[in-house]
Amino acid sequence: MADKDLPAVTVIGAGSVGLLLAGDLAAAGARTTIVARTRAQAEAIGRYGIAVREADGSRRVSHPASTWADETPARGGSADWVVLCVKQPDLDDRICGIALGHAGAAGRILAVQNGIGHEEWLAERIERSRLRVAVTTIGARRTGAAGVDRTGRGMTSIGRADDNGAGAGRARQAGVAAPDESDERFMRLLRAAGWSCEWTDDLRRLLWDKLTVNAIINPLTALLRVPNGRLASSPDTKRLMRELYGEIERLRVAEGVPAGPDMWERVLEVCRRTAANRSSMLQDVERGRPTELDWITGSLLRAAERRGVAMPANRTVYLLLKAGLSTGTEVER
Ligand code: KPL
Repeated sequence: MADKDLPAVTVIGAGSVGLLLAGDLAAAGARTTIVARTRAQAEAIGRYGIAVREADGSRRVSHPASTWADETPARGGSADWVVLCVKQPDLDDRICGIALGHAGAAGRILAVQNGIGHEEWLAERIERSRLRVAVTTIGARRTGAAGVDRTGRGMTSIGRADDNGAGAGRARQAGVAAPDESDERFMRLLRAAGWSCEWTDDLRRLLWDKLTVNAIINPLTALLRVPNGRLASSPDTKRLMRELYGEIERLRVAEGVPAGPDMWERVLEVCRRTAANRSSMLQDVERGRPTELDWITGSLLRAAERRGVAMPANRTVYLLLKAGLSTGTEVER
């Protein structure tokens, strides 16, 4: 039974993170709706519920309401929170319209994307006071239309879209970076649903940290067709990682978000911790789906061009992947 005292949440996007979040929120008793891309997936979720499988093999099924993108209210929704779990390539005006259609008049919109730039794009379309951005290291792998494996607990950090690092100090002084009651309620719900989460007023650094990890692991695993762990376990691939990292480190200095002293070690640690995982970009390549390359390496290259920083290794990896993707190279399994 859904609990009326908990915030009502709509999750947009029924990929791995969206399914896991909607499944966990519904299991925690929140009024939860998930918006799938297709009618077929929405019907599968409606019929079978979302099955979440844990690392120990146990399985739990919960039953959020489900709908699909073309069946969305134009306005007048009642969600307290709408969580955008679509990938950057799918974040467009139509998705914004769907989010606003589901949100109540003061409903918050929370963006959960990899890369950078989406927070600024969204802030041009949604009032900043309602917009929140999350950086998550949760691990999930979709196993079917309504099934998902939890592959890592991770941390989800939430902050305001306008808290872009440079302004963080000022925002803190002015007291605007703190979470309000609605933010606190939502984070309590997330914790009750088993998600570790925290408020951050250093969103820009976290976005860059996640981007650093993704810009090294995702393109290399997609190019070499290997699981994450293989990158750090071979001296040759590790050297390649280090080349990409050195360039990103220099770009981060030019951007005013320098990498912390432990950043390189953290990239290696993610490889080890997720050793058996196939990165999301490799999975996209294997399934012939659009990848986030332009929003991950592409966004780095655009920033590098603006700052006049050379990134030959990242550029070569980008071009090689683009060429492979456009020729639809057969994938080894
Ligand atoms: O976030 C990831 C992804 O696959 O997109 C990593 C951290 C590389 C884990 O697979």
